Amino acid sequence: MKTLIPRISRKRTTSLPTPEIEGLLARVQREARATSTDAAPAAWMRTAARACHAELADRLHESQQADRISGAKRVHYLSMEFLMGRALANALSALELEDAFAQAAEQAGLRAADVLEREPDAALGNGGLGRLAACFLDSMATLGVPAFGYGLRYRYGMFAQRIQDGRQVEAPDDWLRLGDAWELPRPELRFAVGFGGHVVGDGGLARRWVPAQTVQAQAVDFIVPGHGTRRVAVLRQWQAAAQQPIDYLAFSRGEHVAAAREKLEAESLNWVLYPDDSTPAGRELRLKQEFFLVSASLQDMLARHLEEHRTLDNLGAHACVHLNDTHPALAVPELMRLLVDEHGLGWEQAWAQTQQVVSYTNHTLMPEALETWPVRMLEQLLPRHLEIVYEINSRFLAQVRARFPGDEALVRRVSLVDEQGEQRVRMAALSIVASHHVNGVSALHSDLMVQTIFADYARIWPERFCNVTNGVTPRRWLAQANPSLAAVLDERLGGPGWRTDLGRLAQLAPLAGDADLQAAVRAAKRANKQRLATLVRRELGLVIDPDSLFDVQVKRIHEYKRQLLNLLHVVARYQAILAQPQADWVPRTVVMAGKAASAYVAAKDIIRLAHDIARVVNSDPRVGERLKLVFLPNYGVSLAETIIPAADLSEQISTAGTEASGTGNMKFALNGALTIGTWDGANIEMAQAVGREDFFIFGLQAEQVTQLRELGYDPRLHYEESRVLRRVIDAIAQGDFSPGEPGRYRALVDALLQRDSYLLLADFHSYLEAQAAVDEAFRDRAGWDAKAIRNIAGMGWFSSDRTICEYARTIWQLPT
Ligand code: HBZ
Repeated sequence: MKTLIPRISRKRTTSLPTPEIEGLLARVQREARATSTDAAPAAWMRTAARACHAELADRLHESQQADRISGAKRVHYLSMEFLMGRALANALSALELEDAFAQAAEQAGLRAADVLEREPDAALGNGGLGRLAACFLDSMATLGVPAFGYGLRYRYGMFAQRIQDGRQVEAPDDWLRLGDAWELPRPELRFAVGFGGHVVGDGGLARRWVPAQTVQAQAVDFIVPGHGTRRVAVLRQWQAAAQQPIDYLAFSRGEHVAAAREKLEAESLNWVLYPDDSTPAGRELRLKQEFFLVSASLQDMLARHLEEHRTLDNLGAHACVHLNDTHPALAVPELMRLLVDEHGLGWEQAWAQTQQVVSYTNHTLMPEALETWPVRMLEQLLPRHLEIVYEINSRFLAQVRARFPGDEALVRRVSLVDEQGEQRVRMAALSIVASHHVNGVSALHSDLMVQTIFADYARIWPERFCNVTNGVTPRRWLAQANPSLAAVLDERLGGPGWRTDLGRLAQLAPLAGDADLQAAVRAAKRANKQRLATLVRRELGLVIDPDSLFDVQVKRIHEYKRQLLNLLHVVARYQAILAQPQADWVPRTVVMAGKAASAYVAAKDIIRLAHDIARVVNSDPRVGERLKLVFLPNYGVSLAETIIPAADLSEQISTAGTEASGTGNMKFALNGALTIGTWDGANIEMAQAVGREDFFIFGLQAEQVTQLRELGYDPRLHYEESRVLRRVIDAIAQGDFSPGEPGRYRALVDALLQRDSYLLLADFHSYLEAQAAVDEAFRDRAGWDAKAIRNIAGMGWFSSDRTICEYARTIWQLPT
């Protein structure tokens, strides 16, 4: 009989023996064969997932055993969000089973891509912050950093975006509807988390919290495979369960809803991810979620530490707790409570350990995005933690007064409690005071962080602040998302080593002029553009030309990210084409995608405007193939994996000083797109790595933005001075794109002309000039390809492997 098990073609770097691989595949085939053809891809997906999972579970056991034996220092990465996306392709790639799997699927009459597409995205995050956490887990596993990601097992993740009549409509993301083959339940890991109640004690520093309600936190592990290694990391997600799921007294009275109250209330904790990027959600449920994450994770960490070391005196030498923004900042008072109240450490000793353990990453400079919680709410929900915050604050402020006598204004500014209006606890202040390191996520952001929002703290502890520029994992964002380009790199860079040593991309720079390499890179891009064009046709029924310039902006919809500036350019181009149809236009397809927070009216208006403009432009016969605008619904990790490799041009056009780093910018350049961008976030370091000649930089710089705002910015002057701008804004304002409702964009236009908080009009002309330079560059195909190659070559440094090495060395101080 002909064997169904194909040989592995790619060189293997792990020690997984062939019989095991064959065993895995045989299992997939056996189980999937029993299924009808219709359901076959989904059955293959689940069975392959289970087979990979079994292998990963062995590796998890090995990794954890090794760390226990060596008493390794562990990283505990606390994050309310992990935006993992799909897992199967990544697992197959880590297990080096991609080719074998594809061939096996083919022999069964299936396409591997169809099988992989059946897996729902694990979208337990909003955007960059959550995706960064996912890239970090990939890098920590790959580098063998002993790491736990700690998060919540949301029942519903980031909402699914539907578009109805051009408007965003949110639908629940029921990502677990088919069950999840990747989850490893850990019934033995269960901790009690309290809420409410009161505190008892004799006035000493150690007291006892008597919660009014207790919820069980149950661990469910997700194994994150390392690449080129048997090491794995673990993402431990907490599931809430009632201690008493049924109130039998109420039940016997026939009060069924009342009988289930505790169960419902407990389970509401991991019911749904808050879908508000950038704006903190001030609701009590969110505070409960944050505390639930923190308390369960720290209890788990302390239990492990005690098992291994029998004492907490040396906690700081063996554990790091990293706060992914301030969402897990309650880790500070909770760790203090556990150490002092539950484990009997003295306050000073506990504080010393806490400070040795905790570090914090800030992801935003926007003051309105900094998290604060009303003292009143904390008093109700976490009375002991509020006491601890007060104690930390009083000791901290005493230090400040001693060092800066008489400066009560400083004391007020740095206090953990904001006393203006309703008293609120400042979570960033709490995080900074407890942390040994506080980092920003790009060079500019980290500089601005210490010059603006955290200037006072940086004066007190200058040594505490540092920068670690973000990075992205080349496994998912190049090897898996762009197999065509990956194959070119394998050939040109002497094998697959770049996947774990991205610096090797630099070897491409001297070859940028090589005609064969250019042709290969161009062919890969063309194939990816064709794939995207097929998707656009399937999703929207719109035909786009894969030879046009694909100009892409995909990210959360937010005013500071300036999707509206992009739209102003589209309208300007549309009008220019109508005015000069005979001119030699470079055909463009502008692609946009992204979700708006459900209550964010301006962002939703921008989505609607994009659809209105698209309808008019795409159906105007005078425009033809010269310009198309496409808005792809339901942006997420998987869609990004198709869109990004197909881009010629990457739009990174935030107002300078507003985008902390950006990570999409890195993914695009890594895939050979050129960037049109502002001097903001990581764009700056990218331009420096690539060379400014190969970057389209425009607009005001951060200092100029500040100056302009201080001087008093009047957007109307720009409107009045520029005929082009006037015609664009007038067209939107008078309903050219919404003829049935001319006033539809009144609010958007008024905001632009009266405030223009993100300086779109100030940057408009500079943006148009940069866009013209893009057209010119694209006409010279060889020149463009050389630029694309130099962009790829410059991205080696932006691997999350490099980022994690920096965290490990400078912040977590792991042994090298
Ligand atoms: O974090 C993003 C930054 O905007 C981006 O510049 C940076 O590259 C990225 C990684 O460092 N921030 C977010 O994505 N923030 C959130 O998603 C968010 C979610 C919930 C919140 C607040 C912010 O309550």
